[in-house]
Amino acid sequence: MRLTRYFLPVLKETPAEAQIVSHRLMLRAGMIKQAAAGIYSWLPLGYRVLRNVERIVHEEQQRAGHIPLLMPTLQSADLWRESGRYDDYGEEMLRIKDRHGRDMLYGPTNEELITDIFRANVGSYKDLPLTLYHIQWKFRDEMRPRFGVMRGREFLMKDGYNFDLTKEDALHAYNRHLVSYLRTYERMGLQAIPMRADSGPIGGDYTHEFLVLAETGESEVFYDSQITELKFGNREIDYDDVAQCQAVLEEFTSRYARTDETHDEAVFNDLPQDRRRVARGIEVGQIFYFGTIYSDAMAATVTNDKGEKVPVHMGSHGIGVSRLLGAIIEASHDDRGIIWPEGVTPFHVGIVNLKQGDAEADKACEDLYKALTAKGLDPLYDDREERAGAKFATMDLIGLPWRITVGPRGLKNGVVELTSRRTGESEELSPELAVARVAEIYLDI
Ligand code: 5CA
Repeated sequence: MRLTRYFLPVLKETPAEAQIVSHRLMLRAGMIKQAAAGIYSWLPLGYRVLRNVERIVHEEQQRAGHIPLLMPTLQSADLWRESGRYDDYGEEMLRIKDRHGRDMLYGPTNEELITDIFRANVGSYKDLPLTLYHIQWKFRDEMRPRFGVMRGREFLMKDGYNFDLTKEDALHAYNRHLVSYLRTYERMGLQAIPMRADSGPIGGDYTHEFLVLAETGESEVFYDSQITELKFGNREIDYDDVAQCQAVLEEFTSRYARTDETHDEAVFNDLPQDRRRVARGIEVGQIFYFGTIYSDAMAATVTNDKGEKVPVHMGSHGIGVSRLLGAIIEASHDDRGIIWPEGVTPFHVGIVNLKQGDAEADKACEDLYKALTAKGLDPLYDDREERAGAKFATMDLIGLPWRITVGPRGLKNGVVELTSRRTGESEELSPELAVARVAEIYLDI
């Protein structure tokens, strides 16, 4: 993409309404624009990152054997009356009447709709296990939408639902989700710690929230510092292997890590003093096993191998896709702007032409652009007639992890400069080597 042909409305001023750094940077970098309280338009740069986050979520869900579909945002109230949640959900639910006076709602979550799809189509234990998921907009009329996309009213969520014959099978699905989430967040450059939590309006006894530690997080968390040393990394996982998934769950949940809702001071105080941590975290996902709550209420049954009709065991598993952008920025920025992890960056590399209009510099940039594109990379070429300082400031603000700087002086010696946004370290090398280096960085990502 050439910057002169792109739509990147960066702001010079720091917007007064934004209280936390990720919100400020998303506005300043021209990623989002508020449309109404807690409702945002995703401008091209923000939309690119959102799509990348979504892509990683899709890839990891499908790696775990979960099947994508797409349910609507608007739902009929009838299903929610069946489950008993139409009244329970309260003011957070946006209720709508259609022209025939029928009660509709903008879905805050999809347990009812998916259970309805399931019961209409699945009747035998032979069709289980089954996990269906989608990535779709949700609406919750939050009392205090704030912090930009972090607590929106309209927000993008991945929500997945498992259907299993027995509790044991459903707990394997729970573990599978936990494992796939660890991988998902790490691919986005995040450490998200599974913590024991409260199930709230979803119901059920088994639930973990995934929290990214950040001062601006809305949840208070208590944990054993040893947990932050755990890395999932590039492990080979067989998602059908019950013991393997269980072992990962145990590894990542056996140390103390809880939100304030489940915090137990006495247990916490048993930890050695120097390992006790009290901090704040951003909840980027939550998994639940809730048994047969919905299948009982909505008569979602299958026939087992004895020919008996039994309710299916279910769980639901959410990832805050749009919230993740805020969480990633909270975890990865400096005073000049965002620092995107390679996994989600909107463009792989920026090209800064220090002397636009100089025939040699222009040609070198064009050549680099073509060579990078030919390698399957997406460069952003700053081809504006602007001072070098302004170009660097824009690149730093929008946070591309790598920058290639091209100027007449370097070109005389046959070199360009490759700079890491994270470390600020630069290296002079030939344009060909710079392309090869960037391609290599993204090879495994
Ligand atoms: N049905 C279940 C799981 S599919 C569910 O709704 N879970 S949830 O309520 O925990 O939401 C899942 C994730 O969505 C949360 O972990 C959080 O990351 C994100 N989320 C929830 N509310 C908001 C909000 N108002 N703005 C942005 N993201 C949100």
